[in-house]
This record gives sequence, C-alpha cells and structure tokens, in this order.
Amino acid sequence: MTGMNGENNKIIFLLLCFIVALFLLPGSFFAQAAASDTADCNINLGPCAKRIGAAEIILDITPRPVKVMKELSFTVILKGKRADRLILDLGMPGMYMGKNRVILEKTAGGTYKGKGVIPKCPSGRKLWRAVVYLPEAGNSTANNNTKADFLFNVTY
Ligand SMILES: [Cu+2]
Repeated sequence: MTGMNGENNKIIFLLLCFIVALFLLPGSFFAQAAASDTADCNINLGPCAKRIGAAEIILDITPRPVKVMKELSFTVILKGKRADRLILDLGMPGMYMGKNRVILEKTAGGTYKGKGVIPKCPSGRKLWRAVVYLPEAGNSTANNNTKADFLFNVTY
C-alpha cells in the first residue's frame, strides 16, 4: 500500500514540476499569460506611451500616487491620429469590475481630458488596465476600433 502511495506522490510531484516549468519557460504561452498580468506602466512615476501603428498614445493620470475611490484626471496625448473625443475603459485583468468608462474630450490639439474614479477591488488586488480606444480613419463606430492597453498599479 505505502509503495503505491509513494508512486502516486512521485507522479504528482513530476506533474507539478512540469507545470511550473511551463510557466518559467521563456516565450511559452503560459509565461506570456503570466507576464501579461504585471504592470507595464509605472503611472506613479509619470506618463506612459504606447505605439499603435503610426499613432502614439501617451496616458497620464493625476494626482499621483493614483489612488482608488478618488476623483482622477485622465489625460491622453494622441500623435499621428485625429479624433474628436476618446473613450477610456478601466478594468482589472481577469476580473469584471463593472463598467468604468471615461470620456476624454479634446481640450487642445492632440490633447484629451476627462475625469473618473477607479473603484476599490474587494480582493485587494491593485493591477488595473486602462484601454484607450482609437477611432479608425473613416470609421467612428465602436466595432472597428483599435486600442492601446496600459497596465498599472493603483495605490490604496
Ligand atoms: Cu477587482
């Protein structure tokens, strides 16, 4: 009997090693899935920039540090593309947090501003994703939009 359990434990141990290896293996699908759940924008240090095709999108959130349950100013500077207004969606990776949408109105050439609040997550997790939707040239419907993602940590 104990011999049998020992065999089973060995198999379980090897399986666990295999799963851990999948996550650690650079470039594997699992490593990428895990990597996408970390911040790529340190918003508390300053604005973050993303390039989507010919367009550059610079996102800033103030005041710093960026806190939950507090009115925040969202500023996007858009280069290489034109839009009358932009839509910014706030959400958490892998968790539905309701609809948190900020409309960014054009305040100057290429500058868009809006105000919004990031809700407090009951789980205590701090990673949020801001998605800026860019209208396609000649198509302002929501379906065909391209978008820029920013992953950042909030402060409690
Ligand atoms: Cu959450």
